[in-house]
Amino acid sequence: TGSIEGGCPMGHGDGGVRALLGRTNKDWWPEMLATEILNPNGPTNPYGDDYDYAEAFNTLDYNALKADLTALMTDSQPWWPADYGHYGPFFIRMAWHAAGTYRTADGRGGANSGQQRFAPLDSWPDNGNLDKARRLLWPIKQKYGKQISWADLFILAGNVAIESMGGPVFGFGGGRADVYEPERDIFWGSEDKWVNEGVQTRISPEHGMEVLEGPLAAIQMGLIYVNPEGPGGNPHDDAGMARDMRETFKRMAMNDEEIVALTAGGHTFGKAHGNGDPSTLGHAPAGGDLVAQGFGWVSGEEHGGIGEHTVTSGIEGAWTNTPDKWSENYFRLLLDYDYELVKSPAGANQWQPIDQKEEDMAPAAWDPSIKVPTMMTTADMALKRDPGFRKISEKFRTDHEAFKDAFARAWFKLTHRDMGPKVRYLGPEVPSEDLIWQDPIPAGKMPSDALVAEVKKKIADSDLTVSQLIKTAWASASTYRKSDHRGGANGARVALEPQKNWEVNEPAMLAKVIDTLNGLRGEMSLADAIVLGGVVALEKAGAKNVPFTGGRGDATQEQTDVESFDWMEPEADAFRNYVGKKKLAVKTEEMMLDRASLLGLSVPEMVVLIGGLRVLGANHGERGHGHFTKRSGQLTNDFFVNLYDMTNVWSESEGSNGEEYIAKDRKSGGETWRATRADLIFGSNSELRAIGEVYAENGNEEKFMTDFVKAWTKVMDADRFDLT
Ligand code: HEB
Repeated sequence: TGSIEGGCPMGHGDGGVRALLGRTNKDWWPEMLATEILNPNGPTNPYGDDYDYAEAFNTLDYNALKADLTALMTDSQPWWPADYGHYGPFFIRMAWHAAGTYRTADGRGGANSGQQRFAPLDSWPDNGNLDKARRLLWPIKQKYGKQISWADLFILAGNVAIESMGGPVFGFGGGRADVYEPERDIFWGSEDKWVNEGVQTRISPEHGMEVLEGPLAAIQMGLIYVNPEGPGGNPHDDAGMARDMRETFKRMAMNDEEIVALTAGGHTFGKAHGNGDPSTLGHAPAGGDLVAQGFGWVSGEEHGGIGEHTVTSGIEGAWTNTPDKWSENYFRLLLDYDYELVKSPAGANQWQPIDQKEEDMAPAAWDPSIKVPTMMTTADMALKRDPGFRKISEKFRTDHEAFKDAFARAWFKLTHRDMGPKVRYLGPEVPSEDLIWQDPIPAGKMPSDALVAEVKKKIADSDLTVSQLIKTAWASASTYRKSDHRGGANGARVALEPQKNWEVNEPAMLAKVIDTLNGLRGEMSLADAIVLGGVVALEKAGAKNVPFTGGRGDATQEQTDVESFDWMEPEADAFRNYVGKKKLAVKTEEMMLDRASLLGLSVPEMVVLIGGLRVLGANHGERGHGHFTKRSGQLTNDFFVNLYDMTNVWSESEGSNGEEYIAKDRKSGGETWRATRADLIFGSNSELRAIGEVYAENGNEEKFMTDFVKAWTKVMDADRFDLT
């Protein structure tokens, strides 16, 4: 898979199927200490289950912390001296790279769990030297301890950096609880080389690769977004540069104006580092020496590769003449000068103003008495060369207030995008304004017991079937993803665009159920009525004591960002035995695992839910696959009992491309059942089978039912951050 020739490295285009997780830490660093073998022995979070981060955060002296961070900005350390005597730009880059891994397609990545501390992110080429930025923060993390997470500290340090250099900020919300191990459920790509080791560009129209694969939001392995030197390092491909920027930022729901505001605002500060020989740099942190103590990219040069000699991206120089202050200089220099292509001392392509006036030059980072030319990366040049970006750049140049506002808002969105509903934000600087990307939901009202009983009875007496009620409740709640806390039953967005028209939701059936519920629910919110419908269905199916917690609100269409919800449309949902028309890059059963992971389910919870949903008739459309029961609509363990019955023998249905299977009676040869991959995997995979067997055991019918109700309720309530 070394090169693009001979097929796409990720296997798309040629119809191949890739592994769900692509390349993982174990592939990159086989020698890394496998601490995860201890994970079955207990949780990795040393604070334990009783620790409530929000509670600890609320005891924090927030202003004292901000004052300490402000002081840190100009407290230069000899082991990593501050450029211009100010660490601000460095911390902004750290915060932006912490947040910038977020992708809207699966909500994974982002700043919300402090992943920059762990591989692979700590060792991505694009995160070069950010290990030093994090280490500079350690005395503050140590001082405030459990009151502030690393994850919050990264973003707050970015905010304080902007403020301390006179830049605009919109606010800060805390509440990002740390985790203590790498998140192993994220697909970062399949390539076996980093961006700096070979040209494996993920968008390459000449090879039929027009858009990024799956959830990916970076152009090459190890980049946050795009290659600063140009597509595949080519500084002359203007159209390709702008295309790559649009495509990657779009994956984070950022539009043209946000791209321009963020990049220009960010590059108003600081410099790029490439004043040395990159070939002398040592391993990234994950493969580093014991004595380096977590530092990577240690320079082999005599002067230690710090300060003046730092090599990070390999590009060298500041964007503006005032790199430690907020200013209007970025657009002025970008638009007023013509630029020529030059090479940095480290050999990188970059653009330099032609005939630059001395007063427009930047101070050297290590000695303000020396003047050096400013520079632009090829990515910056796109803000001038691409006609769409240029219009915005010119507008921002003449309307500085508009630029300030756009930058502050886009920065707030960038750094808070993965935190979920605003009720999760903590601290005194949470902006009161509701923002559309926060998926606002009006506060709900707790329905009285009498109202619940009344609506329950009406639903039970209506012509809505168990199958319809279950499918609708599932459609509503199962959009939840723990990755960025979006989706879920609260808000009843299943009744709005675009969800009400998603094929997986069976629009005609859904519309009928919602219509009927709207006619029955009285004062109760639709969101509550949908979940209550599920309760009614489960009770009809034989379950007892199904819990119901009301109080959800109903969102309006105006409060719903259709485009960003479009990204959440499931291409497959094994829980409804649904596979869309689009050819999937990974196997159906891997899509199942992925969804279960986003829903926050354990393996037994996934197993029991699938077994129950099948016999309840939750399948998409009229599909009978996996409906291994003669007692349709009853909550029984029949799915497992019949799947493990050796009187059946399974074979692939011809022409189904591995998506459909038929069971025949061994003796008579008559067809007994039909199934999908998402059914048969519970017999073929030994771990899933081991759990399924428990549910098929005599005497466990009751346990099956109890466990199903528990897992179901967990999904229904997954987004109830409004409850304390
Ligand atoms: Fe940036 C830096 C690129 C966006 C902020 N950046 C930088 C560099 C580069 C880049 C290459 C250099 C590094 C070194 O050190 O060497 N960016 C880039 C790109 C992009 C970006 C390509 C896309 C387009 N940024 C951005 C954003 C932000 C930023 C969005 C925010 C907002 N950066 C930044 C800063 C800096 C940088 C602040 C500086 C740092 C220091 O100074 O240290």
